[in-house]
Amino acid sequence: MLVVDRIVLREIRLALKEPFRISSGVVTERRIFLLELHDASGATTWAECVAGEHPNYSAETIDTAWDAIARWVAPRVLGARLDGPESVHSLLERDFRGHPMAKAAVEMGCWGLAATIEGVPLAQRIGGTRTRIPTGISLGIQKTPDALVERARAAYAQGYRKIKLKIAPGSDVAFVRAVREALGAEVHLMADANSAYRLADADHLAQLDAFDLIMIEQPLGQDDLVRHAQLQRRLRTPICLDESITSVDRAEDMIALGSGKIVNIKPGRVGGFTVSRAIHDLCERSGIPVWCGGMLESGVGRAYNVALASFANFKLPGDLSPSARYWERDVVIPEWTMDAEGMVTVPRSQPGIGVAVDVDRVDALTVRTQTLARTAARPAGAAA
Ligand code: OSB
Ligand code: MG
Repeated sequence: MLVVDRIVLREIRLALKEPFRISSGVVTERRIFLLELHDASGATTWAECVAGEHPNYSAETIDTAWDAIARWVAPRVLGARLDGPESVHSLLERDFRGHPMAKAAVEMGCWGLAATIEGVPLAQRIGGTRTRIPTGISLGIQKTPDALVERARAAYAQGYRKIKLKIAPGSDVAFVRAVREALGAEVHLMADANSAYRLADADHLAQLDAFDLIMIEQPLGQDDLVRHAQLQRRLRTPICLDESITSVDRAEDMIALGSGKIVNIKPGRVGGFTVSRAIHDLCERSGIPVWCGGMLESGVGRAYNVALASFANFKLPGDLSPSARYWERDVVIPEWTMDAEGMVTVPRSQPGIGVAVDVDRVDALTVRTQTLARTAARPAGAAA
């Protein structure tokens, strides 16, 4: 049985080494939302809510997620006598729409806490089997093709197994062409549009077919599976969906409609590990490869992504770059690294999430904190 006694919310700020620009906005300093979960015996674990500062990727933001966790998510979980982390997802879905990133932070934290209490590594606790995961890098939109080529060359030299280029109208065909010409035919390249195009851009996007991209991620609207299906019929390049896949049902719809051929799974976007696993399993049965996306997490969120990516159908390299790609210094010990073959190692030698949080550093970086504690004992699943 699992009983969460207390959840401490914290916001820290971490400056990115370099601004990260996508079609819908730019991040210079990441507002990072960390949670520390405690059970009654004194066991603790850390988790991360991946919502951004602005609602440009999805509707949630760090501020809406904070409020949702404090008002609705935590009160349902705190003090509940849970069979295990497996039951958290349904507890959080009943008569509670939306807020997947808020729910995911607590749901995944419960998996981390269970792994800690049971003395097993997180990847093992969720059922992941792989020990090393190929890593990709996501390169933000640059001012010129030359600037992008320079970053792509450096990434290739470091060993990354997949290079993702953020694109937007005006920063697309010429940029992708320049990178393909500079790096050659062998490099695994892809593009991510973050919903910057419309179906009327189909002929324009079809120019990308010339560059043998392994996929184009989320070209059209976040809730638009129908037009993605129409676009896919006009592109040779496989479409991968990110923003559109918010549930198992949406993944089923994608497959039924032919809206895409690959899924980027981000556990925060789908409400946590239980749904991530279900989408992974559905895709595996349907012959759809998946890979693990990133949200510029700190090393805490990255621990959960790496554990998730240890499932077998994560066939393509994940956006699981090492800490040093983002930050001068991460908040975890050890920092996340990538070997010369472009692989990240799944922690398997210690209980829990596999990295320790540098608490003194987190304390020093904290700009906001709130402690949520159980109020009184109540039966499992009782309404908050
Ligand atoms: O679309 O995958 C995306 C970062 C923020 C918001 C959306 C996306 C991204 C990334 C970053 O691509 C991937 C990473 O964490 O390295
Ligand atoms: Mg994306």
